[in-house]
Amino acid sequence: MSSKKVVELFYDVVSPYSWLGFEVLCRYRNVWNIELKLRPAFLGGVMQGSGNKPPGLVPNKFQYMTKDLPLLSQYFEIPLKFPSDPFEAIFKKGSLSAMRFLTAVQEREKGGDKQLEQVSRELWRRIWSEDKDITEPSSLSEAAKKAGLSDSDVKELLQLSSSKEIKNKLKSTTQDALDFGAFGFPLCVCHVDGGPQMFFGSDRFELMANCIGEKWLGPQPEKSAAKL
Ligand code: GSH
Repeated sequence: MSSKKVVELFYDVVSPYSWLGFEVLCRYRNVWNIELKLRPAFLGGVMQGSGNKPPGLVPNKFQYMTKDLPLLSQYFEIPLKFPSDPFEAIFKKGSLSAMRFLTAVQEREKGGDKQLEQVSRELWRRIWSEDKDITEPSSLSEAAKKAGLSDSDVKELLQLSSSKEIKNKLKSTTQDALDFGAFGFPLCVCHVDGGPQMFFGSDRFELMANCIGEKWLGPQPEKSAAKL
């Protein structure tokens, strides 16, 4: 039996803070004694289900994000860049088709999450680094191919993503996040002895490390460990 602590990460590629949380946990999955479970979910559904509203719709919060994200990008060494029209990219276009696609990738990849990890990263890179679309089938296809999937994989995944099964799977993962008390992403749920402990945001890693009995070594644990 594995003694690894299970850490679930609920995320949506429309969320730049989720990208930070995702990359940090991918870096730490070999440093901390954890089993990382990636849970692609739909942030729009979490906002609706929790009665919250996106920070980008509160003018002062949006202004703050335009300053906060470049600083975080540098600190975490993740190439975040605002889309040229953030409102169109985030709110008009949104991420429903991208999250259904990722749900299909996960469903088809039973037993591993290497493809899910790579395709998620490529979709974030498109919307939050390269100012590119993530809604059209051709965009999803490009991201998946960059992640190493074949033409026939992509064709199958595009079909699967519009199936009832996948739509329901995304809904149920989103509901799982809401059941843990989600009101935004990223949401990390650490399964510790006292039960599940949730952390909202990509700025809770120090506290999370303390909760699971590990050490926070900064955003680049491999680099800082090498310096010790
Ligand atoms: N302080 C958090 C961090 O640094 O990660 C902010 C995370 C955040 O603003 N996430 C957005 C969200 O869901 C999505 S990108 N916010 C909900 C809220 O702020 O209530």
